[in-house]
This record gives sequence, structure tokens and C-alpha cells, in this order.
Amino acid sequence: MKTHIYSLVFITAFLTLGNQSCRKSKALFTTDDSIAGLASPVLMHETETMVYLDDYFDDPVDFDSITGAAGLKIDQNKDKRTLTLTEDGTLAPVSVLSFFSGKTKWDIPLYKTRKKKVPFSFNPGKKTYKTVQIKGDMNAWNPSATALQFENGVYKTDFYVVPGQYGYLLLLDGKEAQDPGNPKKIDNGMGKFNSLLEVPGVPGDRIPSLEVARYEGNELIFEAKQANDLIVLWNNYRIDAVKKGTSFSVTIPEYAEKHDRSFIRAWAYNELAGTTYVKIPLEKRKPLMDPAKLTRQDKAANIMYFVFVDRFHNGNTANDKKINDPEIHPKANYLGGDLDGVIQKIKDGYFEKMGINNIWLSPIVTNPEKAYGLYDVKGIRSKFSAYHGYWPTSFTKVNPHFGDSLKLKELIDLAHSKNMNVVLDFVAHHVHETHPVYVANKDKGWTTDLYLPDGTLNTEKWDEHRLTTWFDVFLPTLNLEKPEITEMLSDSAMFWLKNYDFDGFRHDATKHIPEIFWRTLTKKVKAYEKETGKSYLQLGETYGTPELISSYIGSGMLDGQFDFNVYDAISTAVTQEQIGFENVVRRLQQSQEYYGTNHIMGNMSGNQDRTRIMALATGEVKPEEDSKYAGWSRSIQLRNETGFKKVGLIHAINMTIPGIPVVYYGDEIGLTGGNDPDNRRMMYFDQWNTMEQALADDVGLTAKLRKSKMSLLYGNLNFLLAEKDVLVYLRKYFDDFAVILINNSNKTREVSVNLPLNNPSQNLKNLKKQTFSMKGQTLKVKLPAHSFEIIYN
Ligand SMILES: [Ca+2]
Repeated sequence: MKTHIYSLVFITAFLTLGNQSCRKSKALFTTDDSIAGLASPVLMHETETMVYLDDYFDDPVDFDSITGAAGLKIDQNKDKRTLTLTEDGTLAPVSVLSFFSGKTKWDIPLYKTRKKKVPFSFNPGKKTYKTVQIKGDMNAWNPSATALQFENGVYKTDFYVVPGQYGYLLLLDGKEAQDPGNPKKIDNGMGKFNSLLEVPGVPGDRIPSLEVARYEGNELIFEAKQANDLIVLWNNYRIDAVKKGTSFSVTIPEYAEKHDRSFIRAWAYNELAGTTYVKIPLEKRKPLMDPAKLTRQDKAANIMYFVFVDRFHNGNTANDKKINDPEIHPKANYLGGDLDGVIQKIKDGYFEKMGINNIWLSPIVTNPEKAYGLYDVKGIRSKFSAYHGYWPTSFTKVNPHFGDSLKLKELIDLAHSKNMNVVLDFVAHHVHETHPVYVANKDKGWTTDLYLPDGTLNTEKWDEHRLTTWFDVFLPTLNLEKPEITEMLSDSAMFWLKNYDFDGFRHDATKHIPEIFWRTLTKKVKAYEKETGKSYLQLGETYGTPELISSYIGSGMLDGQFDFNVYDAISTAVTQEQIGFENVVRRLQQSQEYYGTNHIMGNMSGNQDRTRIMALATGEVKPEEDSKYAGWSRSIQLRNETGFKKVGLIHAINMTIPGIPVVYYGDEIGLTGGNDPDNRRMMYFDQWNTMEQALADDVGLTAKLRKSKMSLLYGNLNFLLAEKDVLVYLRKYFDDFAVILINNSNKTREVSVNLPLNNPSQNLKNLKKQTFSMKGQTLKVKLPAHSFEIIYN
């Protein structure tokens, strides 16, 4: 143990030297803006790390030098466009990579890997198996990613994973099984349990904490406990932080005066761990304190609504046209929703009333006018129309079921006039087999192989053949590794920004598309941003581990993705009796670790591929059942008071955690249903009952509070209480704060928490008018069954 402590002291001394040598270069601070936006942190791998300079720089220039902190080795590769980083074990948890060219300097944050080598073994005892495999959170549920070595009667491997909890299953002769040698289990969110591998991390009391305390003149003062140092960047330049006890002060650079919006980011660290970053928007040389000054261009201030065009609102019956095929069940045919319907609802102020300022439109390009696919389970059969839009037969033509080019322009112009963004659901992964461009070129090797080497079909192999699998035999997966295909698809995405003024994309099937496509597209988006002076939001869709999800986020790729891990944790905690909020805390903390404190991940109330949250909240659909079959085989209709309240809790949490809240159409009035297509019933706007109205009112109330509180948009997140039925957390930004209290029990609960605030009792308000008291630092709130409250200043 003693040796361990000495070695830490040595590392600290070494680091300090590294920092001093770095600080000498401050004279080179310049105003060059070659890096678009904020440079995302480079996350080191356990061995070598490749840095793509094109991700950061418009045109990677000839740098005079590139330096890093002590312990880091930097090799610039021959192509000059990539770096290879390695470290000797002494690198600080957080540092910067500095690039020098003439009088210009840029700094890019660098995170040391938090991964540890964790040995795993499985002893089959007296049983013999032909094959033993493992799949779990540590290998993205892909058994072929891990080869177990069989030695002395035991199956073994090493995993390199960050501290945390990992659910897994063994595949014994191909059959899923819990690990018989491991008594620890973790709920899989679907009514079953996986084995649990726990990897301990840095003790909680040694992890630095960081918050921004106040500003005086041009000085910003941070409070950081357990921190040896603080790294502060203004935009992409490191600025000095002066330490005094547990506080650090920085001077906001004079040059910030010339910027309507720039950012300060800060990381505290010690020799064991670093914080995730705190991000503070500036207005000229002052921290932004008035959220009314945020515009729809401030990505963090977006509140999104997913319009499933065919199922949202029928504004024009003249374009109603079903696919005439008796094999299509009415649920799987066009129901008439269109762009006119969306326009009408924008005009009615429907979105504004709910505080929505970003409309995500489901795909609007032409799709096949015939039935495809087949659902055939236990006597229920149906083919499908392409009412959903995810089977493109064109890159540029608007689907006549929804409207035309002029209608789309009208919709977007109208939304912009109401200060709302519109993002397009973009499908780059595949086209429909009748897509004319594909038909004309399919002999040129445009797609991945439909068959695997063993002759079996490579369809729906989501994890094992993530980048090549086909979604269905009639949906060819484009080979986006081919430069000409990536050029064409990225140009077709740009077409929508340039010709229609869309404000960004929701990207379908992100993890099934190679990184080169995202890099190529993002390069084009950034070049266009320079031309228009606008910023475009890019959110991806990836089901997977935070590591996989975060591998698509960063300066050269996407802004964020939809956070299904957080969604699953929140929805199971709220809808399943036996599961508490502890897992929500774990997942939210994990998201902060991977995506940053003020990330812009999408926090959904539901989506088109999940059971309606109402059906789970009422218990009418069980988490472990086949919810597609449930939707096809029976009429799911139950919507009771408890169900509405639980759906309300999910919206309330989404509206108050870091990220972009996303309302799935219909969840604002608690639509119910099983899975696809039963989770896509027609929305309605007339004759809402009192429970529907109350739920929609609450969505609007919390969304508007979010937009009016800097703490909810940019604040730190601190958990004050997490039990089975109760969750309390604090968001804080300078003196602005909000305490969010959730009671998911079926009884009234008086919740009492101590607020870690200096003077919390000034002018407190209660959004939902529940009884509360504040004495000293103790807040007490009486929460009825399945209710929430937000106490704020
Ligand atoms: Ca219509």
C-alpha cells in the first residue's frame, strides 16, 4: 500500500513540471478559428490512439510543433493528417494537446483511458461444451468479439473496461445462460436477469468535484474539491487558472468581448481521476445569465418533438392514398398524416404551447408504392406499406403521400418564423431495392454482401455484423466504405440543408454506418456552417454501450445521439415495481462521464421502435413479453390515472436532466400500444379528456421552466437522494438552481433533503404547488403518489 502512495506522489510532481512547461507558451494565444466549434476531447485507448486532425481542423496545417503533458508520446504520421498517441502510465487523467503554427495555438482536451484490465474466467466443472462464448456490455453483446482461451479446464479472457457494472450472459453450446459461478445478477430491464461483472473505480471521495461559484468583473471563480489542478479552455485555447485553497480563478480573455457566444470549459483533476467538463456559455466577456438570450442556434436549448408524419395529423385529405394490397393490415398502411397537418399544428401554436422549439420530421422522401416485408407469427399475418418512410426510393423527391417540395419549404419557413428548428430524419444506411439509382448501379458492388461466408443470410445481425448486415432482403445496405457511395450519400444529405434550410439531422441506424461516412458528411456540414453562419444539429440513433455510442460523437462526427441507456433506466424505474432509481443515477453519471456534463444527447419519452410507455406504465404490456405480438394480437387500451402520472414522471425527468428532451408524438397525451406498428397509432387533437390535458399541460409547464432556467440548461447535476421510489436531484448554475423531486410510490411521501447551497431559502417557488418548507438547508416537500415537484429560485 505504501509503495502505491509513493508512486502517486512521484506522478504528481512529474505532472506539475509538465504543466509549467506548457504554460510558458501562453504568449501565442491568438484568435484563429480554424477549429469549428468546441474541440471535443480525445479519448485515449488502452494501447495506441489515432487522432484524425481533419476532425478538428478545416485543413490540417503544417504545425511547427504539437505538444502534450508529461507521459504522452505523440507521433505525427506520414500523411500529416493523423497522430498516433501512446502514454507511459504517468499521463494525467485530463490534459491538453497543443498545436502551434506561427503565432497561432490551439488546445484540444485529452482524456487518459479509464479502462482497466479485468480477468474473467468460467469453470465449467464436470460439464463439457463444444463451444463457450460470452456476450455482454463489455463486448457490445457481440460474442465473436471475445475469444475465450481454454486452459487447465477453465475458460479465460481479459477484458479492458472502465469501472462500472457490466451485464453479461454465457453462450454454452450456443444457448444463453447466466454464469453459474457468479452469484451477482443485474436486471436486464425486460423482466429477466443477466450475470453481473462489477469493476470498482476510484473511491467516490477521491473523485474531484467541480462547480462554477461566481464571477467578479472578468474573473470566474470555480470551486473544486479533491483537485490538484484545473484545466480551463476558452473556446479552444487553454487559459491560466490560479489556485487558492479549493477555489480556482480564471480571467475571461479580452478577446471574448468580440464574440456574441463563446464558451468556457473546465476540468478538475487529481492524480487518480478527472471531472467531466463544466461548460459555461459566454455573452461577450460575461457568463450568460439570461436564458432568453439563447436562440434556436444554441443546441443545448433545444426541446424536440418527433413528428411521425403519416401518424401525426391529416391536414389534406386530397393526398390520402393507401397501398392497395389486401395483405396489408390497416395498422401497417398509410393513415393520411402529412406536411399540411404539421403546418396546421405549427399555425395553431401546438408546439409553442408545449415549449417545443425543434421538430424532428420522420423521413419524407419517396418510398415504394407496394407492400414489402411480412409479419407472420402465430397466425397473424401482414405485409407492410412504407408509411414510415424508412425505405427510400429517392434521395431528393418528397413523398406525395405527405406533400410536395413547396409544402416542405412552407413548413420549414413557417417553423423558422416561429423560432423553431426542423431536423430531417435521414436514412444513409440503405435504400429500397427499387431505388432507381441503385437499380442502375447495383452491379458495381454498391452494397455489402447479403450472404455470410457460410452461406447464411446476413440480415438483422445487429451486433455480430454491425457494419454489413441488411435490415431486410429488400433493403440493400450501402457499402459506405466506398468513397463514391459516401460522397453521393453525404451530398444527398447536404441537398436538404442547402435546398430546404433544414436545421440538422436525426441520423437513422448510426452504428451500422462506418465512421468514414460520418466524417465526410460532418466535414461538409462544417464547411456549410462557415458559409451560412448557422449551426446544424446532428443527432444519431445507436442502441449500444456508452463506449460504442460515444465513438460516433465528437468534433469530426455527431453532436450527440439518443441516449437509450438512460431511457431504459428511467422507463424501467418508473414502470416496474421492483426496480428503483439507483440504476437511473448510475446511467446518468455514466452518460456524463462519456458525453460531458452539459452534453446534448437526446432524452426520449419513447420512440417508434419501443412499446408505448403508457402500456408499460399501466402494466397492460409486460416488460418480458413480445410486445410486437402483443400489439398485433390484442387490443391494448388501458389508460388509467396511475399510467398518466407515470408517463408524466418520465417527461418531468427528461425535461430536467442534461441533454435535449425529446417528446415522441402522442406521449404528451399518453397514447398507448404495443410495439411497432401498434406504437404508431394516429395522433388526435380533439376532445382530450382531463388526464390527457393535464399531462400535456405538464409537458408544457416543465419545458417552459427548462427554457427559463440556466441551471436546467447548463447546470451541474447532483444527486441528493435515490431510493426505490424516490429520486431527488439538484441542477445549479452560478446562483440559479432547481431541485427536482420524484415520488414514484403509490403513497404520499414527505421527502426531506439537505441542499448543498449557501443561502437556499430566498424566494423559492414550487412549480406544481405542492406543500414545501425550507429551514436552514433542509428542504421538505410533500409529494402525492406518482408525482413530481420542482423547487427553484
Ligand atoms: Ca393526408
